Amino acid sequence: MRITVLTGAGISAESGLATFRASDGLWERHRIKDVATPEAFARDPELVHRFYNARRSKVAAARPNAAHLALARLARHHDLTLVKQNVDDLHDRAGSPEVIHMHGSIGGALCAACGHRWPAPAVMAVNDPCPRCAARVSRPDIVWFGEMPYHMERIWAALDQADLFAAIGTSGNVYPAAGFVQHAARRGAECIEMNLEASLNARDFDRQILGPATGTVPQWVE
Ligand code: BJW
Repeated sequence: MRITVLTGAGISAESGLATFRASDGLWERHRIKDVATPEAFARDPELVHRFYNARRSKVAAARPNAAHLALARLARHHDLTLVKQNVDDLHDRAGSPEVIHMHGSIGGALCAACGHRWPAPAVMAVNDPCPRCAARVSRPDIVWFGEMPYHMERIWAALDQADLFAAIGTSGNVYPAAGFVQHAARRGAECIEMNLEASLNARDFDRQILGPATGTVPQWVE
């Protein structure tokens, strides 16, 4: 059986990382949508780096939870494609063999001038020189609103072939990820949602398993 799993911020909530919803979409009185955009970075790169530097240190202190570990076990026995939206590395640290980071990674740096990527230091600044071209327009390697998510061809191909699609801990607010369920359903996959509460696109799923991910996901995997 081929399985595609999409995870969102909810899977890391019980590792102590706030979801976008739980923070009311706000950070230091800024709307997250006003921080996570290329326009915000052009306007105020120090503000954007402050936002991501704070989150990077929280991610470094967080540990994978039972839901991350269960998905790593699932990959040992099934043909699993694991696509994640949030930018932490907890699936990787839980031992999932191949994680598709569709919105990038808070552990990565990206040169806005030449596109070179390198591991981000704990504290990044726009003036950090690019190791390849020496330009001083360093940004987090994160997909912001209005930018094309990574690995889309690979993701559509996995959805095309999936017998089962599961979305875990995502509110169904942000596209294209929110449209994956419709795509997978059209191709004949059974679609399951695991979330604390029904998401915005709940009606597109065949069934819901509601509850905290550290309970529902291990139970589903076993
Ligand atoms: C628990 C739990 C527990 C809590 N257990 N559950 C229509 C079609 C296509 C695009 C658009 C469209 N309309 C608008 C757009 C553009 C835009 C968009 O979607 N905007 C919306 C606001 C409408 N999309 C884009 O710009 C994307 N790019 C793009 O579309 O390019 C063109 C394109 C077109 C067609 C095909 C392909 C490409 C880029 C989106 C980039 C998103 N970036 C962010 C922020 C950057 C990363 C960061 O700083 O961290 O990524 S936004 C933010 O939302 C973050 C997340 O990955 C993403 C999804 O959030 P998620 O994971 O769902 O979190 P929450 O907080 O919303 O929900 C958590 C859920 O967990 C809740 O339901 C809780 O109940 C639950 N939960 N505790 C289980 N213990």
